[in-house]
Amino acid sequence: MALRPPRESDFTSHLRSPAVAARVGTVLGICFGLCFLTGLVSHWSQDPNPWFFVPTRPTWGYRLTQGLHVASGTAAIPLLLIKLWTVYPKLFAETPWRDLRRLVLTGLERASIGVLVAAGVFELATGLLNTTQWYPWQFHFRATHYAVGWLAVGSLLVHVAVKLPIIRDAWRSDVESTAQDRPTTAVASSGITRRGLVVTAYLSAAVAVVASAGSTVPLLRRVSVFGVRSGGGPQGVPINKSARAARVTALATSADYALELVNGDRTVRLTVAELVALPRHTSGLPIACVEGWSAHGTWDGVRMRDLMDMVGRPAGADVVVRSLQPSGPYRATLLPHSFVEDDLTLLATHLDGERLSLDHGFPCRVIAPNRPGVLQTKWVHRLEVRA
Ligand SMILES: Nc1nc2c(c(=O)[nH]1)N[C@H]1C(S)=C(S)[C@@H](COP(=O)(O)O)O[C@H]1N2
Ligand SMILES: [Mo]
Repeated sequence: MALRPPRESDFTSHLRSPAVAARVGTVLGICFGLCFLTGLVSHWSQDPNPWFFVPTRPTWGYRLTQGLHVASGTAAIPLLLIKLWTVYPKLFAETPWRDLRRLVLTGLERASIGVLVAAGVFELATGLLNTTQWYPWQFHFRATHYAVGWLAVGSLLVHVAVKLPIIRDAWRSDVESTAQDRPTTAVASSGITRRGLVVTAYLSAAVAVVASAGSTVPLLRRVSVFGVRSGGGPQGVPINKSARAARVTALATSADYALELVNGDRTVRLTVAELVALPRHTSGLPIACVEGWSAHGTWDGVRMRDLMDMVGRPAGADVVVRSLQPSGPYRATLLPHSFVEDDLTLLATHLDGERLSLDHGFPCRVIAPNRPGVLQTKWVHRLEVRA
């Protein structure tokens, strides 16, 4: 037999039908939509901008939205694989070279699907690697994941619009109905039914979520074999970056350490002993990492507002938080005034009644409600009122 590229008609499985593609695709589309919206929340929470106001309540808001972001992305992985398998023969459909109008339309449709598949695979792959904290690439993860997210959602909208009649018909008829099948699709002979495949797709999505969501849902910890961070770590809260990795051990334990509070040319310096002698308050707040894990902690420390009052911070002024960390993107963060002024926002010195461990940010760290974990700066050494 001569070797030739496959043709659409070579694929005869009764499972590769619009009836399956539409059912798996609808849930996949919902996952993509949810993932996109929660991704926007995460992106905009990290880069404050004038038209996206980040509230300080509910305290668990970011924990919920980022948990949903990672869960919907995880669910999308098996759904996308099964969806691609069911529509794969279309890749080999004949090109209507002789009919210009159809040629243009087919070309546009294929181009939009090409963008959708490439962007979707890129988003799920980079997102998945991100949850394992593995960044095997040179580009800036967040900026790229954000930009490609728009591509994915834009091409998804085009795809849904083009396929709407087929999707509607598929949902209106029985999943085993052959009315929409390609002419060469065989009638079911043996093996799994279409209903069986659709149910398997939904179940695999659910299993993928349950197997990983333990990093953020304590009840699932025991069954979450892929939960990357599951409640371990000193003081019951996982560690994202250790003091050693951040190269702050010597600086954070040095006898010369002092916390600097700065407002213009006014500076107050506090030794560790002076800091822990200040009136202390308790906040029960989660750390919710963008990488998908989250954990609740009971934090004690000095209210950010009280500290900044010591240098006369005017109402409405934001605060720049600087870490001892010599390099890295999270050594300085901006704390918007609504967070500075919130009763729950602390410069924490204690976690669960014990002095903060070195890895959790000793001698002191920021903990504020409804903020991405990356902005909960550890090993703080300077708080500046932003002019
Ligand atoms: N200075 C500094 N603070 C930091 C980080 C960092 O790399 N450097 N990582 C942040 C991230 S990504 C998270 S999720 C939280 C985790 O806090 P934990 O390690 O105490 O759980 O700390 C944040 N604070
Ligand atoms: Mo994080």
